[in-house]
Amino acid sequence: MSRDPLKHAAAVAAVDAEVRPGMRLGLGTGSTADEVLIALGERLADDRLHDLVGVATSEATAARAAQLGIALASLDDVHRLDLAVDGADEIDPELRLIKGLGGAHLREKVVACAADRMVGVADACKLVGRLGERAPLPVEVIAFARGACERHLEDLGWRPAVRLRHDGRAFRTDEGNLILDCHRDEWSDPERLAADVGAVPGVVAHGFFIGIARAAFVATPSGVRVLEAPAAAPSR
Ligand code: A5P
Repeated sequence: MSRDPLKHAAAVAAVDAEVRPGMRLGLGTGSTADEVLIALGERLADDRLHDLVGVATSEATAARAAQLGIALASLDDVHRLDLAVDGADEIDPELRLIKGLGGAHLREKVVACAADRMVGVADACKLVGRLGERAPLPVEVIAFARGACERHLEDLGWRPAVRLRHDGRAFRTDEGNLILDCHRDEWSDPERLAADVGAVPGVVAHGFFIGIARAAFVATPSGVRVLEAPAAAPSR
């Protein structure tokens, strides 16, 4: 992955503000989360941090963390995490997120919800006035239910498209499922949209992260802004 100075800045700011020695950490997936892994690895190497244990949100992140000297555990071993740090595809003014363009949002949501605190890291291009401005909603479905999920989502006003790999074959998540990237014209009331999509039989996880992120470290060319979430009940 190529290095991006804004993603690097957001990651460093989040790690330095949020991570303390001995923490149990949820490790996100994607290019910005990769900058978090690099920052953690650097601080472990020079003893600014120690005794960290990470739970990875993807096989790619697990491999990368191992490469960078970050100790790993599973959620079977570590029941609660102190902190999860992860990227996002969209962040709205209430710190509602869309995640999953990297295809890892199922494990990311499990890990984020196992953490006492979840913070996002992003560059400013991820900020949107309303969700759906620049990203589709990734919806992970079991392969058996693909057709049924497509029809059900269409009835809810979505336009689902099976995510494909570069070779034209269907993308499979780490759990072996398919992803439907879903567009729609009208995105008001994300809580209701999330509840409706989450209730479709065969849907394993959607990319709405609502009431989960408590803060976001957003890098702009003039510095890193820390956005705080309003107090709200989670809607997963
Ligand atoms: C992975 O499934 C996603 O939720 C990522 O967190 C998201 O796509 C952000 O990735 P980048 O940091 O690479 O933009």
